[in-house]
Amino acid sequence: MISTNSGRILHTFSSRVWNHQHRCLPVFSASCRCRHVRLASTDHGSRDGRNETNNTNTFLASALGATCVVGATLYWKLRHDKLQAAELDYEPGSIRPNLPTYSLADVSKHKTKDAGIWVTYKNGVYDITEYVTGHPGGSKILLAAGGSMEPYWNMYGVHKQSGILQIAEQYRIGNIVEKPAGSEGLSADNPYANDPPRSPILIPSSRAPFNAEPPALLLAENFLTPNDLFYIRNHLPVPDIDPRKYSLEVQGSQKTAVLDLSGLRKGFKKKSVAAVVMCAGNRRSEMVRIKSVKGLNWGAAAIGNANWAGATLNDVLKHSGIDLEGTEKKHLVFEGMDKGPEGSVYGASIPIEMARSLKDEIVIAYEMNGEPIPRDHGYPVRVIIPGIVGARQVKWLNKIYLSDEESECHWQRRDYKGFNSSIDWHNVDFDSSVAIMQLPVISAICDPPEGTELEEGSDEVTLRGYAWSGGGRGIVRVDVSADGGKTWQNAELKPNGQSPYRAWAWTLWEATIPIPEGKAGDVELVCKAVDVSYNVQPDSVEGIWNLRGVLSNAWHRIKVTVPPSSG
Ligand SMILES: Nc1nc2c(c(=O)[nH]1)N[C@H]1C(S)=C(S)[C@@H](COP(=O)(O)O)O[C@H]1N2
Ligand SMILES: [Mo]
Repeated sequence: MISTNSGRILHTFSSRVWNHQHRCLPVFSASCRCRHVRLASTDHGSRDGRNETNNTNTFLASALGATCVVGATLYWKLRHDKLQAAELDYEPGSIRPNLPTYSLADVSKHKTKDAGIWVTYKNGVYDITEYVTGHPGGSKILLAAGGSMEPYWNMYGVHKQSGILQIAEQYRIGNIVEKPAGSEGLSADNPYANDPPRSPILIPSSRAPFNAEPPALLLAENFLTPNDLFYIRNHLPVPDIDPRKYSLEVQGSQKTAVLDLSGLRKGFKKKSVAAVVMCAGNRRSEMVRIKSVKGLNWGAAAIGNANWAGATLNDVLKHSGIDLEGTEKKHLVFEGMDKGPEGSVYGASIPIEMARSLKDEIVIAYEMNGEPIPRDHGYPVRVIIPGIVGARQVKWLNKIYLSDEESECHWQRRDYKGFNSSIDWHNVDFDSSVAIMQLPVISAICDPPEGTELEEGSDEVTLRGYAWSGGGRGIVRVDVSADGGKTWQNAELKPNGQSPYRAWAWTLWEATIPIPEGKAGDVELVCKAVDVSYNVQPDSVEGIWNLRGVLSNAWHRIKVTVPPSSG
């Protein structure tokens, strides 16, 4: 069985939204496992200075980090079988009249080894069960099971390898002529019609506004989450901002400074910070299992770690004549440019003490992983306040000002707050709770995905995942268990190069642990992290349930199965 997340991808592929020119290098290795891949800064080929697409050069990181994605596996096969591309006299993925035609529904039924694992490429249907069976790392292939492998194909640049597609043709079993669902597009008067194209690898939890997370399996691949794989959390339509007309207003008590994009880029020292952005609703789906909550049904991937670059808050405020130290005001407010139907904009604020202590770490960012920030993530400018909840990382940043009051925005005052589990919609008083800022310690197992069937008779399993805590509190330990939390083993933490007292980035980890003897069938894998303040994750989600399903950071538990060895 593959995870339901993976299953959902199948229904999301849309060629309409994914027609980018993929220009990543055809470099990958069937065995290399690069961790902490540094993103090359590249010429990003944007037109009129606009970051039109999430530039695909970031895929390079993924390409290098890929172990056994679809293409890499096929490449491996190519090398072993020494088949010649020239043997085919038709285009890979084209209709082959002598083969049967299948529907998308037929293909989507083939996601498991038992049912057979089918994938599509253009008009081709392929049965890749043979590949996946017994091939280590086959889990990534399974992301495409029952649907199109094109997104993965494109992502890892494998399509540029001549011959690979021809090799895939030996697994060809049929044709498909249907267009994938969702390729119709929105009508022009829909406020979301002008939203940007998105990677079909992302798994949407809502389409308008657009909200989506990547398969968690891909998160543990890269220290810096590639832009195209970074979760998207929008409350409103994505504004379409002309960079030549963009301006940031910084309102002081005496004057208002107006900065344009080139002023921000050229007028201030560029500061980079590797920092996590995580939605307070990350892992909400586990809370929903206890009792329903209001909110998007996020899995464990509403989190990403990127390198953000721009001017520091301190420099921008000083330039604008704002005296952060001397002011009597209590809050620093940020406003975006995305508007609701009544014209109200998205906004957030932070307490003045936080602005003071983080003034050289808060970035008025115009770059994400060395590229202009993609439209979905705030093009051209967003604020990054390291160590605190995603909701305050205002995208499409338009205004900064001091105030006696918190931001009046709905998402500051009437949302993103915590409550105990006896509070529900009939008795909630939002004014009685504090707006979420620094987040609690969290971790998750990304690999293997929930429901993975391990190799027959496996006596150990390798786990990979992330851990992070708010407020710059570094991760000092991650514990993993293969018996539901009775016994634990330390995971190996990958260094993130940050001080444990100013750790804005996440910590990726890996552990290989024995599967308890005689434990054929279901195995419960668990992880939990400890931060430098010795904060730990709660053992169960029951005690932290809340009506909005935020701060869901209990021990992360997933089930995998181990078939008994037949020998
Ligand atoms: N202007 C604006 N900023 C915003 C939002 C938004 O809807 N509008 N969503 C917030 C929330 S709730 C989160 S979790 C993060 C998500 O950032 P991302 O989409 O870049 O991952 O952006 C925050 N900033
Ligand atoms: Mo969020």
